[in-house]
Amino acid sequence: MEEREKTERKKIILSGIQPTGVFTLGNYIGAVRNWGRMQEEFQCAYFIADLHALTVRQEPAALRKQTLEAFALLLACGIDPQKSLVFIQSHVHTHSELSWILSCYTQFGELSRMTQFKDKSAKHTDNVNAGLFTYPALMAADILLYQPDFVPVGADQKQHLELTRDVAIRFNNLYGNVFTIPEAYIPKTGARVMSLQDPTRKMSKSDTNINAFVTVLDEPGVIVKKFKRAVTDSDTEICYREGKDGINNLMSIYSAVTGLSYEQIEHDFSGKGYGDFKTAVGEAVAETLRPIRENFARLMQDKTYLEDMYRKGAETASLISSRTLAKVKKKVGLLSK
Ligand code: ATP
Ligand code: LTN
Repeated sequence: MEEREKTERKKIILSGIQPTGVFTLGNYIGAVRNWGRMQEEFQCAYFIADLHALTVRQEPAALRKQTLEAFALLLACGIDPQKSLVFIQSHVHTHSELSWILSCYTQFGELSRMTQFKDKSAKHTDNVNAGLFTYPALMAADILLYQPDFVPVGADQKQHLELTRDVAIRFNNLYGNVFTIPEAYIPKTGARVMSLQDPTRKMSKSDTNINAFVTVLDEPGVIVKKFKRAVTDSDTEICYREGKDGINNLMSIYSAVTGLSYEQIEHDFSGKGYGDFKTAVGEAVAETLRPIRENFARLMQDKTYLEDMYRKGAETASLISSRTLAKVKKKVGLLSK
């Protein structure tokens, strides 16, 4: 019995991140930090979503550089290629292939309701391309190829996850049990870290205002400065309350990096000013991110190691995902060669 328990299959986890810039504190607390923590208990797969990055115009040389850096950042944030499958999306052709098939099982109306599409098409009015619209079909392919049980993401990706589930259920109803129906795994604190300059919008690595976000590679002095400049309100009390978006955001960040509850934070800072609180948050964040910056600098010295890791990752990912793709092709009626 004990032996059987040991060999029982570990639950599968999968998630991805776009190489659209250095990871922000939001990406870290909302997603990547949890990915590292899940490696012992689960069988994990993480990848750099470079094909998704093409939905917004990129400078080719910069995208190549950012993709390698994003891969190194994943490792620097604690993803261990000995424990998890780590790869780059465009190296594994099954993603694009399944994406096409799934886009034929995804409705125009469903895609039109995606808030990320609405936001990004409003932001890039000169380039509202078909890829931006069908983005969720590629994301569904990324996920369903690996039959994961859970997909750890920040709150902004919940809608895409729901669409993935709907498409998978629809497909299974037509053809039998082809896909595992994945569940979103969204952290309790830090699932939506907000911009430091406009706390009603999410912190985003592609924001044009660099004071709006903290990256995991920012120097401690820069981090503290960005927090000191964070937009708050004209009140003076440090407490979590509706309407105090700026302070709520800082409290949520502080709680996520120190583990303190909101009550404890309110107690510790009662009678103190916003200035003191902002400095404390900045210093705590800087301390949390320090090891990542150091690991990243070391990893970038060894390009051969990085290349070796992403090549091995692509090989394994191709092998695993090909099995699902072959099944899908057969089910939908494509003639095998
Ligand atoms: P972009 O600005 O290019 O859209 P992004 O910063 O939104 O990028 P993604 O690559 O889209 O980052 O997301 C990677 C992961 O980080 C996803 O799981 C996403 O939900 C999470 N994430 C992104 N922004 C935040 C945030 N502000 N707070 C918490 N989690 C976030
Ligand atoms: N769309 C996600 C990135 C992403 C992803 C995925 C996340 C692409 N494919 C598959 C989880 C699973 C984003 O913008 N954050």
